[in-house]
Amino acid sequence: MYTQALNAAGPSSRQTRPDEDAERLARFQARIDAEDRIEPNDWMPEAYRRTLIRQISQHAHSEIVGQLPEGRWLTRAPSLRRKAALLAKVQDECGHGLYLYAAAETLGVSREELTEQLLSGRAKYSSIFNYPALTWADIGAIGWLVDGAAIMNQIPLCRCSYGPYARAMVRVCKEESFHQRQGYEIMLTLCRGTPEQKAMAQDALNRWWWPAMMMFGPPDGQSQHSDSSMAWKIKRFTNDELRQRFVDAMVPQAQVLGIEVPDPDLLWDEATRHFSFGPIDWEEFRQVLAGNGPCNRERLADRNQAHAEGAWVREAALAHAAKRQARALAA
Ligand code: BYC
Repeated sequence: MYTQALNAAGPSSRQTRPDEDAERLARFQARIDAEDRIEPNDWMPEAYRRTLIRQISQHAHSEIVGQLPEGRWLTRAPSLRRKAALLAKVQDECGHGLYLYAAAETLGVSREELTEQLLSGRAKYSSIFNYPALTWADIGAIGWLVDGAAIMNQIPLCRCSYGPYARAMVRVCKEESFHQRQGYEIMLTLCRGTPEQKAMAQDALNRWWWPAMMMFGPPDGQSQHSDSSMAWKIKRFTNDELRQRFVDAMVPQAQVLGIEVPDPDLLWDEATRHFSFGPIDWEEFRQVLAGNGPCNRERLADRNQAHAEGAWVREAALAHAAKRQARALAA
């Protein structure tokens, strides 16, 4: 088992390492600039390690909490085929969370510590999962828009400078692309169905569009981590650049569906060859991050309940591991 804890002694609250001198930092940056992959036992600045733990753990928490809005629809899926696809998708999200916790652990933080941060409400997870999935069309909109935004953000992360995160993203992105297709296909079926079904798809787009736009994070001018994360090649594009790519990809897809993006200012700009769009309600974003979104409390309560109900599984796994170890030692 490799871990950064092997060569990073001392308290995890430290901002710099004692051996961080200008020459070492310059050598590290040169490796990044040369597109070298940083691996768990390589030397790295403390701020790089902390940024990765922050982003990877928030990402892992998002995958875990992200199971909840769709999980609620597993028993209400309209057919066996829909149920099987949704079940597979929700299980994939759980798997993504587990790869990501494992990637974070290579940086010297424990899974228990990260889980505790989520359950206590101290950790962030994606704002999007604090909105409710009210109708079956929301399952289509989540797959189409939320997984669509996730792919837009995660494809560049496959080239992240930190090896374990980049490698986890390759598999995650393959699965996300199936998720997006299943969501779009639900939307297409509804939009080709009865007028009531099409109205339901339009209503889901109306409610999920702006929260999906917020998934990319605050505007570049207010993004506190973008500059350092871009210099370290953790992020390859800024929040606004990815948001623009998302709009440019999604608007034509909405046109195929025959439903309207709920933005009166949306306009194709021939000069920039991009869609321009209206203002985002950043106050709503701030409220969701502060714990005041429509479902923040419910999501945390559900995660805490699931964790408590799973205690016997963790105890059984530990007892089994201890028995195997004792048997191996006796042999
Ligand atoms: N929600 O300086 P910034 C999925 C925070 S799940 C909440 O721009 P950064 C799926 C940010 O953390 C995929 N918080 O930050 C699962 C920071 O706060 P702290 C989720 C947000 O890190 C199930 C502060 O605002 N994807 O696909 O440079 C079903 C300032 O922001 C959000 C990922 O996690 C937000 N939306 O850039 C379906 C991708 N945005 O930490 C689908 C990995 C910002 O200083 N993460 N904040 O307290 C990233 O790429 C980056 O972390 C972000 C933000 C682009 C999200």
